[in-house]
Amino acid sequence: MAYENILVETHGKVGVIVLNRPKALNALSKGLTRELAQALDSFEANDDIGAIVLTGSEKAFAAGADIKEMASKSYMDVYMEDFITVDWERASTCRKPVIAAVSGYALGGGCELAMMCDFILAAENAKFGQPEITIGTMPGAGGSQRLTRFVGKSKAMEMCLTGRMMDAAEAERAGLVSRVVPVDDLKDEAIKTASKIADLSLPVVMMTKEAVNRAFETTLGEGLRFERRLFHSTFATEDQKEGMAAFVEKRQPDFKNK
Ligand code: CO8
Repeated sequence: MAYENILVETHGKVGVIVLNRPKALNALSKGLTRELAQALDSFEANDDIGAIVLTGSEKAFAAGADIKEMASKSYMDVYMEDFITVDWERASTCRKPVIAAVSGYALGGGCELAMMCDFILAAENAKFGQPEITIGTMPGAGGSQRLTRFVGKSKAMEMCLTGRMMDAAEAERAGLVSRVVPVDDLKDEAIKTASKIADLSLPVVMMTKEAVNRAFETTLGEGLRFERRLFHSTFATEDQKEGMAAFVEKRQPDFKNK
């Protein structure tokens, strides 16, 4: 498929989506989010893909929703078209793992998009922020909710109320990103990490992702019960048999469902 706002690559079993509107610092226009959703649909449906990397340019992962596109919309426009539609949330509904590889700005909707992914690898120059309040609006795609869960109320509140940006080191300390790597290594490191996941049993990877995500949705007791049932169900897979047999036989596992 020919895309105008993104580039799509495959590296072995890893699908890579590069946001590519350099003149607008990858602002998340309607066209870009449509294509992003289509690319995620296509990787999700592709049995040869086991994990996905979402990245941008060195200067910007994404500088937010497209302000020029939004500026003149009325309340009726955004309400009736349900602005922040399914396209925006597609990254959070993907069942295969999605890693955000963030270099440069991840602001507003860009920060929200990164947080919709399963985890964030940051380059040393990454900057995260929810600056919507400085342009007279507020986070609308999860910033006030996901950021608060990641970094706690005090930091999230300060960021949402002032628009202050957090650099990569602070983001790592606060638990927003899993790791910080040099700018030049970011894409390779993300692909390497995604390849490692893609070499594992896909159904078990998907169950594990479901279990971790459930921690954000439910009580500890229910979450533990959910996890226990999924753990039990891994014993119905041939990959669990192969993984444990390989350990006992001191060899590498050869998972069938990857
Ligand atoms: N939308 C549209 N265009 C943008 C955006 C954006 N968010 N960000 C940057 N651009 C454009 C600039 O207008 C400029 O274009 P031009 O050359 O035609 O004037 C070009 O990108 C380069 O930008 P700058 O010249 O400003 O580059 P600087 O290096 O000087 O500054 C910054 C970089 C600090 C990132 C600056 O561009 C900036 O502050 N951008 C806006 C950040 C922002 O406020 N983001 C939040 C947007 S609101 C939002 O995301 C709401 C999400 C809610 C969910 C929405 C669901 C649909």
